[in-house]
Amino acid sequence: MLIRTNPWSEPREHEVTPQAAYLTRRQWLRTAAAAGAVGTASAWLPAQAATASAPGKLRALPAVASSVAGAGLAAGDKLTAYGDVTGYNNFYEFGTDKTDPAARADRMPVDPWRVQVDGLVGKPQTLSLDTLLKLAPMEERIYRLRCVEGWSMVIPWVGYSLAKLLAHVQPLGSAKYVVFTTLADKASMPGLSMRFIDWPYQEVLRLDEAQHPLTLLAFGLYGEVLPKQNGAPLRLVVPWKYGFKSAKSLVRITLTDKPVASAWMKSAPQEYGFYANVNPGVDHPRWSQATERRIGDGGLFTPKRKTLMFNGYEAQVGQLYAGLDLKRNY
Ligand SMILES: Nc1nc2c(c(=O)[nH]1)N[C@H]1C(S)=C(S)[C@@H](COP(=O)(O)O)O[C@H]1N2
Ligand SMILES: [Mo]
Repeated sequence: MLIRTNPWSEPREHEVTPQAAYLTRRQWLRTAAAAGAVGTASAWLPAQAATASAPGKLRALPAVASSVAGAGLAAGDKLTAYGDVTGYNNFYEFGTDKTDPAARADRMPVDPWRVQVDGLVGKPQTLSLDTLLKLAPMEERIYRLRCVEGWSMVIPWVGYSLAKLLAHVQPLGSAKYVVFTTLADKASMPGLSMRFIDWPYQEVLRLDEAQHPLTLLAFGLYGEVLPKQNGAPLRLVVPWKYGFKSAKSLVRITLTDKPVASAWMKSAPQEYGFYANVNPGVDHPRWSQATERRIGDGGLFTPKRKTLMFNGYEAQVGQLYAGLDLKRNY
């Protein structure tokens, strides 16, 4: 006999307030209270056609060695449809709805593009996108992406290990952390008027996490250059951490000796810690992290999947956290 989980016994999707909506509302209340006035009207641009609604529209990337061992599809995984990968996004610089990035990101200027790499490195430098594209051979890496909001996808990225770029700039012995700063362009990013994030969006990794071979500097997906809504022209992908660590549209990478608070840690420190490792045993204060909804799996009646420790990459990354209390270091 088939016993289905009663879908009404779990919070339905619209009842789990996404992080941004919750924070926007909280920020709005704060602002309104302080000003004694109603919050700002939205300055959104009119919705525009998605940059890429089907594969084959964007420039192909030079392909592409096979996935690294252990980082491909697991049993039961299949690639998330291109339309979902490029149409259901979090990129708050363009708004908080999942369809905002695809509708609005096409005005983001990505050419020319440079990335400044500085701080505690022997060879600080600013690299053009062209130089970055040629720095190491491109590989296809099929990774699960688990958003802290409780949904997931399987995405075939194209890029190379961030370790390659880090080696190129020669980290000093004193370097312990890597800070990632992303584009904040007022002219094209209407979301910057929302103050729940202290823009620019920044993320931080320990240097050994950043140097782990799974940590990807991604330039493409599905064999093509990244659509803007996915973080063109280059982004971070850290597959064992919640999606918000995978910062999009990188403009600066800085090595430091002290941990810097990420944008989400500053925004909601009791909810988002430094590590943000995917962990089914450590719930978000406002919802369970034990299960996830795989985008494309079906509708409301499809059972959720069990979330895997380190998003299924425990064998590769578990030793990075040996001896660390993962409940305190969330
Ligand atoms: N600059 C920037 N990077 C970002 C975000 C963002 O809002 N701004 N959102 C993060 C979150 S919450 C997730 S889940 C992933 C989503 O990546 P995708 O849209 O390519 O699936 O991007 C992350 N990187
Ligand atoms: Mo996310």
